[in-house]
Amino acid sequence: MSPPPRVRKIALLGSRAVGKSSLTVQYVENHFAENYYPTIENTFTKITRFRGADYATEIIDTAGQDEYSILHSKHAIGIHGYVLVYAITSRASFEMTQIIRDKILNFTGLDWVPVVLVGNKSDLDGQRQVSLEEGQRMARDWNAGFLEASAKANHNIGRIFESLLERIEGANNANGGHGGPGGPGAAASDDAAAGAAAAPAAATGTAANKGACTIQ
Ligand SMILES: Nc1nc2c(ncn2[C@@H]2O[C@H](COP(=O)(O)OP(=O)(O)OP(=O)(O)O)[C@@H](O)[C@H]2O)c(=O)[nH]1
Ligand SMILES: [Mg+2]
Repeated sequence: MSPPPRVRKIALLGSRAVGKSSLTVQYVENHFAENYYPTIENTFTKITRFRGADYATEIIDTAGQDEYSILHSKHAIGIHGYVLVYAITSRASFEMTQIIRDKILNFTGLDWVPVVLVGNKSDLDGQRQVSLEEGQRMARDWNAGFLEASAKANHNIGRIFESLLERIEGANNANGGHGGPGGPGAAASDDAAAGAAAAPAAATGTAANKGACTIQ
């Protein structure tokens, strides 16, 4: 009998209307909608086969953030990895990803978390405000993965999630399954329950100390 799939919790964060829901729906349900319906919050699950193992990826599609948004504790605690999304047509959304990453690190007290930075709407190259190189450079600074993608053109969608799983598993393996390079709890272990438990210990302690974020 094959082992049960390993649960990996992933959150998509970024400004409004950058395409977080469109990327998620394209990945999970293989379609694209032109209409824009702002998200409150949705969770999707998809079994992803990666390097010979099945992963139950639980994908949290969040409401768009702005600089005043407070990072919700459920988007920092028990999350194994993040997709930070901007639109290549919006410099403000690119800058927002830096703010969000800082909030995640502040909240968790970690200095590294598994992240894939995604420049969505690559089909709108004529309206580009953020160059490919800028995206690559920021991801390099963060030691994160990077992809330009298009939910509309179904370009690079699977690779976003594979690349994040790779980073999550890399962090696990580098630490014998007990956390990522950023320290204990940076990424959860193979055991989903242990993973979910490891992160809160790191997160709640430091958030309280630093007062960096309000826990909702
Ligand atoms: N051209 C183009 N349009 C896109 C792409 N992805 C999303 N859109 C459009 O951009 C708009 C916003 O997409 P959403 O997926 O709803 O954006 P979101 O980030 O989930 O927005 P919030 O839920 O408000 O945070 C919609 O009209 C989509 O059709 C893309 O890759 N290319
Ligand atoms: Mg949405």
